[in-house]
Amino acid sequence: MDSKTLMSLENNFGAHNYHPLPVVLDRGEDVFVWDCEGKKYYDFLSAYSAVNQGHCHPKIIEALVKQSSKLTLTSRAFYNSQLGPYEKYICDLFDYDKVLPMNTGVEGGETANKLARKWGYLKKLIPENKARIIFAKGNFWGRTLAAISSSDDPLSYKDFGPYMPGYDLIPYNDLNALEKELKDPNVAAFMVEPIQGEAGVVVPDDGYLEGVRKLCDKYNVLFIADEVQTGIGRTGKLLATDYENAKPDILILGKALSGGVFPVSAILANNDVMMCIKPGEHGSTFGGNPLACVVAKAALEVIVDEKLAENAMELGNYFRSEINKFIKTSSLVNLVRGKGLLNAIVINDSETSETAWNLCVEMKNNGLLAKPTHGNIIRFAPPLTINKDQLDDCIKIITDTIKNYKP
Ligand code: IF1
Repeated sequence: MDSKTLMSLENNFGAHNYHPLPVVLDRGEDVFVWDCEGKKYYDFLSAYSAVNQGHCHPKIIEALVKQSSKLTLTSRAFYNSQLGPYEKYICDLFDYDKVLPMNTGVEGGETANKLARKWGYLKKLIPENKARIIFAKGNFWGRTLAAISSSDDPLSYKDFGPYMPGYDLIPYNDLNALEKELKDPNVAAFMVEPIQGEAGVVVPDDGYLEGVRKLCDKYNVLFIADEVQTGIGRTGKLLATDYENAKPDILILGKALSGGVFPVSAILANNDVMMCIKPGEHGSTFGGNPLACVVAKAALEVIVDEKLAENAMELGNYFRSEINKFIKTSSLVNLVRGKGLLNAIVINDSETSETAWNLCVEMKNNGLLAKPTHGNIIRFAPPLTINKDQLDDCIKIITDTIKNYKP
């Protein structure tokens, strides 16, 4: 079927909970995707940083195919032969005592919140049902009722109330505001993205994450890092929290944990926290299934073996320096910001303008797929496997499109 027919099928039979760019993707390989008419594109969204290893990475697909004809799901009512080896691998890689495997990123966030509350009651002796969790304004960690209860974006929370109690917001990148809240002995945790993705790739000041770590130590509060989007090499280090002395008490991973092959998430913590959850107190039908374990282990091995975080560091610096040179000549783009290969440009226009969207449509026509986050911000996040020649190609597409843009 052609793209036009396929778009109308989605419009007629699918909920309208998205407004996709008018392109129908049919095949992906490494940094490229093809639409139904065979047009080739650079993928500069990477499924919101779930395809860090590149589309259909052969090693990950091989692991998937091999395991999928052997055993896919047992439930956790029984042990399975792939879970233990995966658990050891991921705990060693991220240096934690234990992992709790889930599926989607938001399930990881929900699990982290439940674990933090449980720890708050059992270890910090917070009175029953009084535990509070603090979040940063501009956060995004998913679409469940708990996740949207911590959101200050009306698009996420409006008309979905009533909301989860015990959640409060402070400004991002503000240690004074954080300390003020943490003085309350009922605070169990502070959950934060090391770089805010959906907010528009907002990078906090150097020292912010270390400051969070120190304040959480001072007030006996759990530091939960949501690395669903920033983790797994995206920002130029294995984790974005690796940039500072800021090891989280609970680490949330998702998206690229499976290389975008299917939903795999996890939370990692040390025994004093993780053992607060006892048998039967939390779970998931698919969490820790043998297929997810082999896919996730392969996805992580690709990041390590192919040094993809290092590549993201080097090419991310190059990308921002080239775009900064271009910005000096452009009145349309205010700035570029990010770390590693998680970057965004801010368009010199109002939040509600169509400019960013129109630029993305033009870039699509020129062979590069990206999408605006809020209004006037365009996120650029290619697979971490991209090489310098391909990046030069993409920088040319981006800058030429902006240069030739006619409102
Ligand atoms: C959508 C945004 C990105 C996330 C962080 C947890 C989750 C996400 C930092 C939840 C998910 C996705 C969700 C997807 C679009 C995309 C997104 F635009 F929505 F905000 F990446 F920025 N923590 N982000 O970014 O993971 O449950 O989705 O697996 O909902 O439209 P999930």
